[in-house]
Parts: sequence; C-alpha cells; structure tokens
Amino acid sequence: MAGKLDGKVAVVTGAGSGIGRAAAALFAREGAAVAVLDVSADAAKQTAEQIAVADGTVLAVTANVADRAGVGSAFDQILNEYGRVDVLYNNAGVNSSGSVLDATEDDWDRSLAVNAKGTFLCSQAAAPSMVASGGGSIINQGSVAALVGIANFASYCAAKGAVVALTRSMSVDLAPRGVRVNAICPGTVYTPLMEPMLTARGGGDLAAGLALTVAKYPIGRLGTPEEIAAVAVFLASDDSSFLTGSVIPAAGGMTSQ
Ligand code: 1HS
Repeated sequence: MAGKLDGKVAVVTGAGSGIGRAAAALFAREGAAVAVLDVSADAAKQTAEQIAVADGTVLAVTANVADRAGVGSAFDQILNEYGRVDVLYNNAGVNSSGSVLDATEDDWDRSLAVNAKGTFLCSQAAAPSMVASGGGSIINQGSVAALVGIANFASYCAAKGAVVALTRSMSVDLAPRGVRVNAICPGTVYTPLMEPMLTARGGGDLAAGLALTVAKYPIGRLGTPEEIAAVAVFLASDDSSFLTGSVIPAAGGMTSQ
C-alpha cells in the first residue's frame, strides 16, 4: 500500500520518547526513511529498533539539539547515510518550572536553549539540503503554552512563543525556495516530560495534577502521542502542500474557550 511519505527522508528530534517516538514510528509506517535523533543514545537506539522490527528504514543518531557542533555532526551522519533531508520534525523539548517570581535563570537558559535555539540550529542544519533538492517540510513543535498563559511555566511559555514566531519567520524566508514551515501546538499529552509538572500541579500527587489538567480540556481528556504524530504526518506529506506558516493547535479545544 502506498504510504503518505514514500520516498522521503525524515528527521525527528527528541525521537527517543513520547511524541517523537510515536512520530518516528508513524513516519516510517508511511514509507519515510527516518533518522531518529535524541540526546540519549540508548533511547534513540530503542526507537530505531522498534522501527527496524517493523521493517522500516531507520538510523539512530545522538545529539543535544542546543549544541551547534553536535547538531552539525548528527546531520553530517544523516546526509552521509541518506543523501538528503526532506522532512524535519523539531520535536525535542524540555519542560520548565516556575513563574516570573521564582523561575531560575538556569531554567530560562535551558528552556530557551533546547526548545528555541534547538529548533533554530536543527533547521539551519536541514534547510540547505531541502533547498538544494527543491523543497521540504519543517514541522516545529509549538505548544498551547505559546498561545495562552500557563501557570508556573514562564520559561517554557516564552520559549514556545519564540518557536511559533520563528515558524512564521522561517516560512516567509523559505517559501520561495520550496520549503514549507508549520507549527503544531499540542495540548498536554501524557509523556514522561509532563510528569514533574503534573505532580507539582497536584501538590505532589500525580493523579490529582492529572485531574486538574484534564479539567482544562473541553474534550475531557489529554492527547496521545499518536494523535500529535498524525498531525505531523499531514504536515510532512504533500497533503498539506498549501500550508506554510500555519500554527495549528492540537489541543482538544483547550485554546478555544
Ligand atoms: C507541555 C505542553 O506543551 C503543554 S503546556 C501545559 C498546558 S496545560 O495542559 O497544563 O494547560
């Protein structure tokens, strides 16, 4: 059966867990050759093994997306293996904690480094190959935190706001060169990344934090990694050929009230 991403080479950052792992698997199932990039070599290898077992074409690479040299080496490896990059899903991210009253400078620096600068560095590494081959699709992981204020999440909101602004900027610069750039703004998806935040919100009780969070979503539940991955497949595929600079909430109505 024809896949929506047949013949494409896709890089997914933060693909060792959560939404990134689900997206790497779905991209492969839709026919893409996938580079699984993660800061953890073991996590990248695990995702790659799952894809290989399902007969996908996959390469595991390790890099901290906030480190220019590491990103450069990772993309050299990917380009040596596959020859080009057609799709980049800038999914890698870290959580933060605290309001403007108590967030630390380290929290700010780490959030901006991984969430925002990481998106910039990986896009810089991938875009020349897309331009050279006549086109591509960059998908940035925004967040509902870029669209509405989230309590005690100052650095994360700021970083994701930067990702959304960068998405619009990149879309304008790259559209004439055939590269589309869009952002997904997921609502909370239950992944390992979210557990500390949910636990803090519940006063140390994960289940209580989860209930308070679900109450923010008109759809009555949190999202799944697979639901966000499905949006990423759409943006990666030619089905979304007229979309660039789009910022798409995938959040069960959370930003609509
Ligand atoms: C981490 C993810 O981007 C979601 S931000 C938190 C939103 S909420 O569900 O706590 O309102």
